[in-house]
Amino acid sequence: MEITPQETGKFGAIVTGFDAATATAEELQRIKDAVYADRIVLLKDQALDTGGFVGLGRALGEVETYYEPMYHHPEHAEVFVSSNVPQDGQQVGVPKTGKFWHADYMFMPRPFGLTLIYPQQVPEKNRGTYFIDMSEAYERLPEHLKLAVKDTYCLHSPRKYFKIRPSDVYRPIGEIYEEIELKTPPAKHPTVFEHPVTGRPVLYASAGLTYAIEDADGNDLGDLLEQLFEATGQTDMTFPEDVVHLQTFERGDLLVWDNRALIHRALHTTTPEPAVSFRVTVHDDHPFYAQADA
Ligand code: 7UC
Ligand code: FE
Repeated sequence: MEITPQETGKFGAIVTGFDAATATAEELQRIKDAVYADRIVLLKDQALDTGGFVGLGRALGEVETYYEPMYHHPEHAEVFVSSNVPQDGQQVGVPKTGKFWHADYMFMPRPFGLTLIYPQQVPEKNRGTYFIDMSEAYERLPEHLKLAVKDTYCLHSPRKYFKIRPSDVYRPIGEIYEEIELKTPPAKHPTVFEHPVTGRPVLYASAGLTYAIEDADGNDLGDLLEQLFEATGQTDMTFPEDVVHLQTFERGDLLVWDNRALIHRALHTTTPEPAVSFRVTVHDDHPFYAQADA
């Protein structure tokens, strides 16, 4: 197994000669180390069936099953399916997921450290996912914003991007809103936390899922959040290359990324091209962030 730096883009590492079926503990550890160091790892030439993909997730840590069953793979609930390709005339999973800046499970009390994506059907034109490194984004903040976010907390919710389910047809929208707030009440996380492996500060705020910022006493800090989105490149729809990394992939690639340090956004398809991708998410051996002393 060989790990080399990715030649294009801002970061990432390429792994060749990895076989999930025979991987040793030492190889799996090297992959995790590369994920923390390089933020995205591309495992090349993977030929896993769905069970094998879940198995790789289990080999890396504790697999988290998505809370909303509409996304589940019919045979493997641990697999989150993003697909716009009906199978035998039936929708499987959910189309057009993640087309907004976010980190996965940011709106939950305990997000996971690792996201694994295994593209099954790769579109011809609009392939790839955008990423922003939120440790680098924090370091780039002007001094007054670094000061302003100190000892603050952000509130996160999926409410803006909650997808209506087939079973929601004819339901009053107010009832659906209530259900969202009950199942996924606002999750509060420090605006900046220390990455448990790299030790680097992470600015944990995304334009898609973060809806408020408050001080330690719970006072709302108003438009500070909007300033953070702008300063970190999340409001610039030209996706400037100096800030936004476009990660492309081809069939056989399996991506593993650092879901603490990175926020991501699905690439907008301009044409309705078929795209199918499987996702497995994993809690690694570290707390998501070290709990600040009360
Ligand atoms: O449909 C979607 O874009 C799913 C999104 C709201 N959540 C993904 C996650 O893991 O946080
Ligand atoms: Fe996502």
